[in-house]
Amino acid sequence: MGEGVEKEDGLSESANLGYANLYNTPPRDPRKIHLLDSTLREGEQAPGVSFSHRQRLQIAWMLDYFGVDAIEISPIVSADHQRSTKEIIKAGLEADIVAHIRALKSDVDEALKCDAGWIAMYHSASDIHLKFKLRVSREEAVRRSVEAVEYAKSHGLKMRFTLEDASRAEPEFLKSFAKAVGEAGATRIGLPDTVGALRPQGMFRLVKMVADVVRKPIDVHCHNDLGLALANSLAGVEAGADQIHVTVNGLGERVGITSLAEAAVALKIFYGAKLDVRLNMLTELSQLVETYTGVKTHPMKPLVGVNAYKHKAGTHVAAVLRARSAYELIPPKVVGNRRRIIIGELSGKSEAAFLLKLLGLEPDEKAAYNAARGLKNLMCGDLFEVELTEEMERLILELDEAVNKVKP
Ligand code: HCA
Ligand code: CU
Repeated sequence: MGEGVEKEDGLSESANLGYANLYNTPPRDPRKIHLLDSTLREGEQAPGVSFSHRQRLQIAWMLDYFGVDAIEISPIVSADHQRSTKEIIKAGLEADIVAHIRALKSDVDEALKCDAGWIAMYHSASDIHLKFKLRVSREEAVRRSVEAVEYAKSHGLKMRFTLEDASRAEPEFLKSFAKAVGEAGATRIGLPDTVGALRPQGMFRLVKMVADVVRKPIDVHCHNDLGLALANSLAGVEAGADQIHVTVNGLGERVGITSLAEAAVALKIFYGAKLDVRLNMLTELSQLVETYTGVKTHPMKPLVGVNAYKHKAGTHVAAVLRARSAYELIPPKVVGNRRRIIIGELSGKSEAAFLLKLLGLEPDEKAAYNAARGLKNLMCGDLFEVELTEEMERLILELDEAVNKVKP
């Protein structure tokens, strides 16, 4: 992205955190935090997900236009993945294209065949992985990793070295492993919480501990096994990490990792992080990936789910139309989503008046009151929902003032 060119998201003016920011204590000097999107690598490891070559190219192009800093893809999975990696690199996107490989010279060669400038090498660091997955000693793990890093460095590659299962590795060994690959030439150190074993405070301590011994920028990669991926990623940032791994819709092995939409918005509103992104593409990106994967986005998915801006209780609907920040942290259009309301048992007079208006009637306060009562007596639950246009919002507001006699 062009240096210093802020993409318009309108978020800084529109997020209303009120006094919550007093508790959040945002940093005085916002840092640049990078977003690495791994939809094409970790995302393809999600059950049922497999992109075609053309889909990979389109997703990469959209992620780049959105403004992620890096896009990760694995060239070693298949010949088709190798072709996609090569073509995405050739496309000349602004984002760094990171080829994800094992800590093996032969994998480095595969990355070189794709003309990669950036690679991410991974090797397990926990005893459980070393013993049962790889059947190697700690010494052998470090030896072969250092060898692979030196080999990649001799080819001029920039690289992250990921200490897989870092959160469950023995701390002294983890530190010495990180130091060894750092000294051998790794550009960044990746600290994944591979099975979601950490809580935020734990991730904070892990990042601090490694940052104290290795003077390299740190990536955090948090799995969502307990629903803590975003919280842990933010804790990692607070401890000094400057890159978060995300995927569109949080796709990934098992229940996935941190979702792009949540991370991008959280980094902006909590830290004022310098992210040069088009937030209003988030819902479209989510829908595109939903279509390509067939993995349905849960309606309750924050920011991009169909319920993210759906208001139901009568008091909420009336309040949100008078001042949207009453029940919305940020407006739907900032993330490309839509505001919706539910008409039914929980509706108040203003929505009842709206319903009457839709039926061609001129509602007064009494009619609206009766209609709202009628909806409750029907015990119908949710009757139907409406995606609001600005015109409809204005109309409901007018009706609200008429039937609720709002005094300024
Ligand atoms: C994997 C494991 C990984 C690696 C993360 C990273 C993890 O599937 O290869 O390279 O940053 O969660 O540990 O996804
Ligand atoms: Cu992972």
